[in-house]
Amino acid sequence: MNVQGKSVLVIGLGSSGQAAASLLAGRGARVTGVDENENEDLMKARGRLKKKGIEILLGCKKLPAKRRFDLVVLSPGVDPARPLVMEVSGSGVPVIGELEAGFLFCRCPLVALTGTNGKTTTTELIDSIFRMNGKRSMAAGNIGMPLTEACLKSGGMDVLVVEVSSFQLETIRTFRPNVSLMMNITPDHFDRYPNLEAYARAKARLWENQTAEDWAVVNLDSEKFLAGLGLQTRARRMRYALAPSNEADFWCEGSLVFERGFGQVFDLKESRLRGQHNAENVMAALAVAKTQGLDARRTLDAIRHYRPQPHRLETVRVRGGVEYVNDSKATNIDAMEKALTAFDRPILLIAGGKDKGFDFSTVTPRLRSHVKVCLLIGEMAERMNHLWKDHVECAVAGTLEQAVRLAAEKAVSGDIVMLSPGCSSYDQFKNYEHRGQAFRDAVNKLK
Ligand code: UMA
Repeated sequence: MNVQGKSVLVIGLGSSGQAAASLLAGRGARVTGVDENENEDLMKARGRLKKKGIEILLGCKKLPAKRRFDLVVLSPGVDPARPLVMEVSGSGVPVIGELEAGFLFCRCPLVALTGTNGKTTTTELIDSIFRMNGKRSMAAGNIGMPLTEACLKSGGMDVLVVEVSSFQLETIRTFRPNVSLMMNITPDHFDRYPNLEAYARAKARLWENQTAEDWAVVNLDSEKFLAGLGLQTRARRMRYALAPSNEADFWCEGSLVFERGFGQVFDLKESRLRGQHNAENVMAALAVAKTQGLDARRTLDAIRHYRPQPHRLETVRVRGGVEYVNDSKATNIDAMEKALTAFDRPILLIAGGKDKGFDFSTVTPRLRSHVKVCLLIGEMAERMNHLWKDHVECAVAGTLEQAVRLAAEKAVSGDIVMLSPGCSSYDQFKNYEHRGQAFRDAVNKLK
């Protein structure tokens, strides 16, 4: 894409917006970056970006009058329905997302994956499988490094493994991964989408530009669900299923993973990954490796050596026979349910946080079967208490620290105390990492 001399507006100046603005300015565009907020981080970013010749407007709720742009680049967190965006898109200027902008400058093949849960773990698994097979690979996208930054290094890479969110897919045009991976689709982000269908439609755009020359690795349930919405891929398919199935190339039974034509190929117990949801992550990674003809032994070695990221079913401490587990990354109901089924011991569950519009009554059968007590925190505490108290013992704890103290009082040897909030953290914390760290601190403070 030639942006030399073009006037480009970048909306949102978080990590994606800053990377996109820097990339485009580096390619000769005249870039203006705007952000609706104005805080210390943004002011520091303004200093850095100005040195690159980028004009920055902070606290910007309305675009400067009479300004004409040739292209608009949106950060993923900025809803295309925001008035600021509508103002400019209504005037006919092309609007693309940061993911699309990065793709246009990418110089190596892409594996791109989406799904509600497990994306980050699977991105890392696939990246380490490529590297174990001697390929120059890098993980990018929603996992942390924006594609507009990663693309600058793509000339020296064999592959980029890109985690993509539904937000990023909303604003693609030509984005076309050589291998796509469609993982599970369960309710999330109902603060941005009116229903599951709208969310799933955004995710299915992963397939939009793929052709029969590409590969699509699919979770069989998601494939069927999307087919019900009339959404199909044109790419060659490799399927995996969460239960034995004649239609799947890979499937699992408990911790065992099977491959058609080979039988059992992996037992999750050989790795540091636990819980049924990690069987999905492993199958998805194995299927991607198979599409690329990678060596099976090295691929399995990469999975065996993989160390999961913190805040995902992470054991923080065992105290008096009680295991304290940090699953702060569980920011939706599905992730919470998966965490509950990862253990066969009684759980004292710490849940709650910012309301994302979920129906938390659906989780009550799991609470009855797996949970001893719920300690509820944050904005959702009262509502969860109202929905759950007839099914399981509940206590509104308010703060995370108080919840940990209460859980420690109630737990007996053999129990699990688990933070698996099912909500995002922004009501009480900066992000899920901050919340996970607060949990660790509270647990480590227990005498
Ligand atoms: N902003 C506006 N107007 C708005 C919304 C935001 O001006 O209407 C501004 C904010 O003031 C802020 C900036 O935009 O300064 C933030 O931009 P952003 O929300 O797009 O966030 P980035 O820092 O660019 O990070 C994004 C992803 N965040 C979101 O999609 C919300 C990061 O994923 C990703 O790692 C990063 O790009 C690099 O690709 C995080 C995430 O929470 C981990 N993702 C969601 C998820 O996984 O569920 C989708």
